[in-house]
Amino acid sequence: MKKDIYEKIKEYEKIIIHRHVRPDPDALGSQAGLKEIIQQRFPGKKVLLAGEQELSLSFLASMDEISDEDLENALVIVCDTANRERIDDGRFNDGDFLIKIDHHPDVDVYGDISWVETDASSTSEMICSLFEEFEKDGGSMPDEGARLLYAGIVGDTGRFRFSNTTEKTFYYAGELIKHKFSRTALYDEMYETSLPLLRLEGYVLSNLELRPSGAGVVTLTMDKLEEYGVTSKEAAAIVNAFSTLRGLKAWVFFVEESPELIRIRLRSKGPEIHKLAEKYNGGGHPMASGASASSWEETEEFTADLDKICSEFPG
Ligand SMILES: [Mn+2]
Repeated sequence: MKKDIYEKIKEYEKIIIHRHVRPDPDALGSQAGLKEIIQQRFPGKKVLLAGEQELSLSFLASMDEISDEDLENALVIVCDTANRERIDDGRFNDGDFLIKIDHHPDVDVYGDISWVETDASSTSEMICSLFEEFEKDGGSMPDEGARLLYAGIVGDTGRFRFSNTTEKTFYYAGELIKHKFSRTALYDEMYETSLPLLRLEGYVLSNLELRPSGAGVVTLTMDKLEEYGVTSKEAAAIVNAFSTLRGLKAWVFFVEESPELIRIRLRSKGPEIHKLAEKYNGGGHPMASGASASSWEETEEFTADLDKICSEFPG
């Protein structure tokens, strides 16, 4: 599979790399890291990054302007995106050949080649593994590529704490840190927090509901976000704020984005929650998923479903 992907990269002169909407460090790290690797080995190829610029992560990478013409006869690679609806820039289908590279459960099979490894910690880790094909053919890892892929791995493993962290993860991370980039600067950029966000975290810790089932529930209304001066997207950074709480099995953040849209961020320390997310227009990993609801009544149903899953889980 990796060999086939490498051959396709070799074959095409234009390569457009996509990733999911509302990107996280792994989406951007795998997307831009792959670009760095390709450009190092094939400087003559045109490689472009598709999707909207994510300002909070602009220290990682800048997106490119892509014309419809750019997509003609292009190879399109989509990183870190389980389902087609979540691909940033809907023109992913307008190229000549489509490749999916992802580590989420394969809920939506797409692409002329689909490479999915659900036991990889991150798509960035998969790109490290793909890089071995480049290396065999005379490629080398650029420092900037190493920084980006390292950011992706760190992001998706919660700094190597989550259970998706394997021996392979440490191996590739070990290879990446041989390169010249500042890990300290990268951590500062990734984890630095603002005073409004810190205050909101205080609110969340004070108001979180721990239910008898072991389910944790946090509700953030638009009014509350406005009061603290934090956007819904920024609030995503504190979703793990109380993950160490004793007795907690899984937890949910209901974040009101508009009167019709309540974003659901779901995390777990044991029970698998991705099927529940799928039931509510979402999806993701067994231990970290996202979904949405259109009313507070629907969030109550969601909480009841989460209670059931937690109650049935031992411990
Ligand atoms: Mn990922």
